[in-house]
Amino acid sequence: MNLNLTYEQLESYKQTGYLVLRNVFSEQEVRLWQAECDRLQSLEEYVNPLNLRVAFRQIANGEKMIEKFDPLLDVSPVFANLFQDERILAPLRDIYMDEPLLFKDKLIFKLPGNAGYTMHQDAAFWDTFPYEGLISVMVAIDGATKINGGLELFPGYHDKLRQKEPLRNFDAEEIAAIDASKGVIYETNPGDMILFSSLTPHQSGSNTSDSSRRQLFLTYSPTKNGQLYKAHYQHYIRYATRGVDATTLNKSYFK
Ligand SMILES: O=C(O)CCC(=O)C(=O)O
Repeated sequence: MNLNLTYEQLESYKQTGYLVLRNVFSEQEVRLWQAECDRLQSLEEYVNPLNLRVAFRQIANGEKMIEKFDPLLDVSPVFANLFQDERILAPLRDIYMDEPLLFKDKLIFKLPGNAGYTMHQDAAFWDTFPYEGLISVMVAIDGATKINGGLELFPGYHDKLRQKEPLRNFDAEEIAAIDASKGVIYETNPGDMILFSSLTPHQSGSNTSDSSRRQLFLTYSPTKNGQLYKAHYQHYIRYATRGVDATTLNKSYFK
């Protein structure tokens, strides 16, 4: 299989800040991932508010539900095989003209009733790193639609960091600077992928369906920027625990 991007695909990535690749993975691979997500969700040692690896969200009826595993690969042999898969690395290598190194890995469950994410650039959370080189690869585990909160991407706004301050989503003024009519909600099938720059503004809606919308997000950096994985997670833990009181922090763990 030729995994190289075409000139048209490279050009499209440069122009828009993202690239949608369809049917990259097989149905059999997807079934294995779906079973692995179910297994991870049932592990009480991880799915515990004291475990800093797992984040939760409250839904309308007050119930707290798992939002994500972040990171994931060191506790999931099934997904650990994926980050070095040539079907992911080859397109990134074409964009970088360098070898991609993993920067971050997270699994977002978006269970029924879970809220979406307001507009942001991921680079705003990674501004202490060489963020221009960071590209996230969304691997679709479940299908995504408008109804279950598929990703909405805004093409052509990836030339610069558009937020006045880091570590937050866009404020009203920053949202107003983006032409809302340009947003495209990508319906994806299990096994599809979307590559997007850390500077590409994106958002997503709530999951109003009755099934999950699980997606894996693997973020990479070119080798020329060095190994950033461990530094990123030190930075992330400090961010994720901001404002947490000392008693809870002392009890919390990262397993
Ligand atoms: O999973 C989604 O709907 C979007 C997630 C997202 O935007 C993010 O994690 O930066």
